[in-house]
Amino acid sequence: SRPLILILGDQLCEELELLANAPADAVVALCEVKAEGEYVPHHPQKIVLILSAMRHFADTLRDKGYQVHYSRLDDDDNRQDLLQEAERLADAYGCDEIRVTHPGEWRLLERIQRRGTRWRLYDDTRFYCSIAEFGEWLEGRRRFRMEDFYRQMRKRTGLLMEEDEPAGGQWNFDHDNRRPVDSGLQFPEPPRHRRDAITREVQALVEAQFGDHFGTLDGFNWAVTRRQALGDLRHFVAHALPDFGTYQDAISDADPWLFHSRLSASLNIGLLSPREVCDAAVEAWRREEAPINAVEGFVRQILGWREYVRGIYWQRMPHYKRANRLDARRGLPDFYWTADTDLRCVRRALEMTRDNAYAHHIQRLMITGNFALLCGVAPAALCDWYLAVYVDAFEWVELPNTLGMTLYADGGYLGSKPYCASGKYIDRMSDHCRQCRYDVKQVTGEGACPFNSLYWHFLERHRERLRGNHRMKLIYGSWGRMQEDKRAAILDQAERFLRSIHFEAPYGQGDHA
Ligand code: FAD
Ligand code: DLZ
Repeated sequence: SRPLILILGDQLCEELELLANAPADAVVALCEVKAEGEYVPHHPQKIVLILSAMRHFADTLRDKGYQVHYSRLDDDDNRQDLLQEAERLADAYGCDEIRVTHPGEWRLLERIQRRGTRWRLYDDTRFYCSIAEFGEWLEGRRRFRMEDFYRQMRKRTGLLMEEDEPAGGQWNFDHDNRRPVDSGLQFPEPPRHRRDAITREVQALVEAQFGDHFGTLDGFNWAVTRRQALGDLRHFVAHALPDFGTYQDAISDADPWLFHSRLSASLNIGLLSPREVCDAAVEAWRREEAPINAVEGFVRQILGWREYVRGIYWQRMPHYKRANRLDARRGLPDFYWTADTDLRCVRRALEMTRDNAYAHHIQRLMITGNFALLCGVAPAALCDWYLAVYVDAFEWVELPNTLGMTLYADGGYLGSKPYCASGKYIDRMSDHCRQCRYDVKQVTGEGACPFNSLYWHFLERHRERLRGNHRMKLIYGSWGRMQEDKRAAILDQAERFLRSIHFEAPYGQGDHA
């Protein structure tokens, strides 16, 4: 009999294998369900994006001649759970088989696999590297680093390659990419997308159903159609890509976007393919409209990091999620849900998150992430938060970045050392500190920047585990040479600060994987 083809909210791509090979009588189903909006309290902008993009995509498929069933969140007979709703529809349409593309989160994959033979999984063909190919690459390797994977992917795809050599004569231009924001630097304005009737209707629905979730809707400006996403891509290539590399690590107190692409959500939900995005950047370099350090830096994020973290996620789940190598047990600082803190850098990152469902990579890694690492926030608490608050968050990409890269909870599987940093780093890369009530130059005493004492407190807490890491030797050397009473004062300063913060209920220990 004819199959039911279930398209998930982050699979809005006509090139999916199961759509391209769909029999003429197939029923294509898209289902809005309450359960997907609530398994973590997603930012309202993320829910509006997904539901509006799903509705637009359903219209596109109908225009192309597919028979589409669309379950709306407020339909009376909606089962409000993806698998149950798909099975209800399959029964209603007389479909024996339900086809679905491999989901992006383990919790759904596991449930689908337990459902039995009625369900058939298809590979997600949107990536450069399949899960199986990544497994082959990993097999038998004692040492594996993103850099090795990335170089192999460059060779395999021919992206930024000239014969067998990397374009521009180097694989990596990171040393050119460390400029902080300079005063007077102008950032491009993101294109504005008109909110059409579909988006406005979804917005009202989300306000009614998920109005208590953290985050505002006023600034919603995400692409909900492929056409809008292509507009964002063109705008990025023309206006931001040339400076993307140089200011990749910079943080601005005023501007949330700097020269970042803002394309992660479009990529992750299927409106853009990684291939067309990388090709557009490489073309700009060929036309001499963007320098090699920018284009290589950008391609590295997508062909390298994005593919690499996905590979790691599917190789290491499900136990990856329980890893807690640093035995961090605190709950989330409660101000992560309010932005009510006088640490200027943290407050600005949280405010931007609240207002845009977005913070750029360095804010996620070195501000909110670093702060949670230094405080000892449990991976499960922080991962749930990142999964909820960012418009681009799906577990295959969120978890390795948070648990692995940011919290070092996998003990160095993803990154070779913790990305812990004191206020000095934040002062070097941003213009926050001069507007902060704390003094970044002070480590102890009233008004000293809390990042400074927390940094040493973190190092001291994990001395046994980390001092053998050759990339940490220098810093442990400095700590060891400090006067005993100075060390004690720093640790005391950090303890007092930690006591002043309200952390949510503590989390369990995890597996120490
Ligand atoms: P740009 O800076 O313009 O980068 C271009 C593209 O490269 C991005 O769109 C993205 O597709 C890709 N990319 C860049 N860095 C990474 C990375 N480390 N891993 C994977 N892809 C990358 N990215 C997500 O897409 N979803 C997440 O849930 C997510 N969670 C994160 C959590 C933490 C703690 C950290 C440190 C990073 C996380 N990232 C996540 C990676 C990165 O921060 C975002 O991809 C990026 O900020 C998105 O903004 P942009 O599109 O403007 O990116
Ligand atoms: C994130 C999300 C939300 C909020 N709502 C839906 C939905 O109603 N229907 C749907 O198909 N998908 C939704 N999604 C995306 C899913 O959570 C996502 O497909 C899985 O997490 C797998 O990556």
